[in-house]
Amino acid sequence: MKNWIPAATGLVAGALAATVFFADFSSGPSGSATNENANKTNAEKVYVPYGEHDDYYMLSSGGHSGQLFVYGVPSMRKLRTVPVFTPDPATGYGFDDATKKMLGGFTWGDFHHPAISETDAEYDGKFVFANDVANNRIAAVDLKTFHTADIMSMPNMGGPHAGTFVTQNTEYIVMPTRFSRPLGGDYASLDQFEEKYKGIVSMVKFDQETKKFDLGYQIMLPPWSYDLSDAGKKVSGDWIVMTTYNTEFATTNLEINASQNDRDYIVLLNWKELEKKVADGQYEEINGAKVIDPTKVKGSIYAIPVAKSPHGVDFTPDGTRFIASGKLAPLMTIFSFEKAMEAVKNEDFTDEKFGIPVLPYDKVMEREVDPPGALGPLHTQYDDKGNAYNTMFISSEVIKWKIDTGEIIDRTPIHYSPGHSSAAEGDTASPDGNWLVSLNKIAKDAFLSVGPSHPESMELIDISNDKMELVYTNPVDPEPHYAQIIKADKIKTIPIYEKDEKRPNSVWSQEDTRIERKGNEVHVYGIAMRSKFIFDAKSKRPDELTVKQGDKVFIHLTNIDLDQDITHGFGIMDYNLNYEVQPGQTNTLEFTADKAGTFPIYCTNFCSALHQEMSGYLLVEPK
Ligand code: K7E
Ligand code: CUA
Repeated sequence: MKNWIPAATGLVAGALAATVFFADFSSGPSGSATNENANKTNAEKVYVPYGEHDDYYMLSSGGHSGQLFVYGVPSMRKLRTVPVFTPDPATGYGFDDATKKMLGGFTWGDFHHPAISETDAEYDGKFVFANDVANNRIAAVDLKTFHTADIMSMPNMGGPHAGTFVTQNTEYIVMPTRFSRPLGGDYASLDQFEEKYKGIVSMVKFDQETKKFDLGYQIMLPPWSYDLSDAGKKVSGDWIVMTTYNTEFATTNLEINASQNDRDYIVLLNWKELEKKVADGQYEEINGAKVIDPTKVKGSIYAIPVAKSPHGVDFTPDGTRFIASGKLAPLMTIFSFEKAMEAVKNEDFTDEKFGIPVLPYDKVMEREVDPPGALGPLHTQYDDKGNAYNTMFISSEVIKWKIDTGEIIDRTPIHYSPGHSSAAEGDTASPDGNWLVSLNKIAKDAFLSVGPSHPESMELIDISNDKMELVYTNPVDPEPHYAQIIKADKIKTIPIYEKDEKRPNSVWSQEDTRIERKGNEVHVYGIAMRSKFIFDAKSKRPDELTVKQGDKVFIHLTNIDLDQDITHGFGIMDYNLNYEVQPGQTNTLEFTADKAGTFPIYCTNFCSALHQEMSGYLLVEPK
């Protein structure tokens, strides 16, 4: 019973902490001598001794929490929650001026697919991009600081679920819409669905120097729903693919009405050609976006029939094929990129939909893989040996199969109902082929109960041998839609923010601290340091801040402790305000002192033995 939980072995690993000699405890799978995991028990495989670090970062979406979760692999220990689309009192994200502005008033987001920036189809570890399905936003997290650097709202979209993914040199971050919707979100009756509603793909640019997004162009597509997408690699590097469902144009009860057709489509498009067409002026300006309409601008966009209601589609690491997962048809369908290009070249089209030529299924499809009894394939990942791994949502398993032949190599049960899985370096041109993490929707009986709603879970699978081995399972917060796993040494964080005397509003010495009044605005140029706040060093009480009721207060706070991991917080009682300054950072908190009274201020982030003494008072004189 439950032999997939390495319960007993956990204790063994603890006892082994001090030794490096594991051979006596070996019960791991037999494998090649070069596989460093070959002679380890499951517990030893996930055990990372104190002082050593995990080999990989896993950057996981936080679903409708709107956050990014960071784990170490193989330990599966959670390292950090990085707030992206949602305010976070623990870090003051969404409280200080800069992040408040970035969030634009939204208090929730729905983050599905993280995409790490790429160079030559390899993760480069510089940024990770995020989609907000709920509010049409895209975000970039700077992996030097694990801070959200920019957020942009996309016009004309209906929930960019099918993104984000990046082209192989991060030329674009792609965001295809989920819901078709009238452009700009304008009113149009659902009776006018086919004529007034549109699908949109946003092609977003990101400047890595200024760390700012810009909308390159948008592609107008038929009023279908778009589910998931991928960018080509190498030979297919100029192309992107996406799956569609509801080609039935159902406007109600989609569960039944959007599942009628035997085939939906894969949309295949050439982003480089479309970019040229935009540069040639072949677009319409709609709500500030340059939009290409395939009923007017021909070429570069094609459709391929695919088994009904597909979910994921993924290019193989070499870019020569793309694999669609059937969701309602229990099939993985392999398409040949070369054959698709041949059909395009020969104008071998069977039909046209909304100005988009349809390629012949039989000629572009290479193979259908239909493992007996498997149900609900959703997504595909890869290893370094030519194998694909598919998550089966309904039959709750991962299936390993050979891309060249379609041969099923192994199947392992999952607990339970996996959505995506994520392989180490799995979306690059060279996956590592050692770890796969299954991202599961349902935990049921796996952990101590925390009520009717159980946690989601992740399961770590050793894929370095022919037979997959389930090594570890851990509960996680909702909801791990997707994750990418990147080699730890590709991410280079900075230890502190560099001291910058020219930074606006920063103060670096006690003599320069001051409180300035301009009309009803009060600007505090203050310092946070172990273990005090200094708002005005020349004052009788340097940590007192007195303002008048109704004043607009700006607290510009610089942390002058240029020391690793010494972060100070700044909470104001009864004012519902808290923000932080990391070492060397300057942040501004803006608020209106609308409540008269006496309000303690204190450092909320434990920073020294006298952290408790790091406090002051906000005094608001009544009108
Ligand atoms: Cu399959 Cu939003 Cu990637 Cu979840 S999606 S499973
Ligand atoms: Cu500063 Cu606690």
